[in-house]
Amino acid sequence: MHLYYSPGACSMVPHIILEELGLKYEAIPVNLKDHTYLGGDFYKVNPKGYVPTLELDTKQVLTENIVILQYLAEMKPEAKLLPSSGIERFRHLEMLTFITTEIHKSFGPIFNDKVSDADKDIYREHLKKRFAIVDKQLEGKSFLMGSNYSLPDAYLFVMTRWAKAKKVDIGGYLNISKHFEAVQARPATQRVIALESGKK
Ligand SMILES: N[C@@H](CCC(=O)N[C@@H](CS)C(=O)NCC(=O)O)C(=O)O
Repeated sequence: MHLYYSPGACSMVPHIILEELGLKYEAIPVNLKDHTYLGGDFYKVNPKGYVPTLELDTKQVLTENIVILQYLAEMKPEAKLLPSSGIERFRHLEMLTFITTEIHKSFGPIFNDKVSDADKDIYREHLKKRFAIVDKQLEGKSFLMGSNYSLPDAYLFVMTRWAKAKKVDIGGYLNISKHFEAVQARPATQRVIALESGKK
């Protein structure tokens, strides 16, 4: 399998999950400014032009973060990163959808150089409200869905990283701070941080 990624981008989520699962893969960096990678035109790999993109051993290409995450979790169900059935599975998907649509996508304007600082502040305030919901969800729990680490935890970790880098004021959300430290300390997360920062 090949994971097309950009350092620190949302592709860090499946990258962490690949490491958590101990699956065999090659990580291929993509330049998102000109949509190229070592092999050439990235649009030929994924016509949408974005990461994460997962190329399977069959050469089929999967896109959309939460679909890639489900695909990976199902390659190793024994790791229990996503329940196999029942309401608990839908609770996990509900949380993944909340993070991808309500949090991830709201960062867009904050990363956009053409958006004014005043407008970015509107999105920071909006994001703060969304993170408040997640902070409440974490109350009394080690991880988002309970006592076990699962797919949404890796996604929240990357979003918290972005919030810290882009000055979204989430410092008062102590459950998120604790969660961030716990996920950051996991060996799989540490390996990905090192790999994506070019230290390995
Ligand atoms: N809907 C996609 C969005 C992925 C996405 O926003 N990727 C960003 C990086 S975090 C990207 O590659 N942007 C470059 C581009 O769109 O050209 C998903 O959920 O996977």
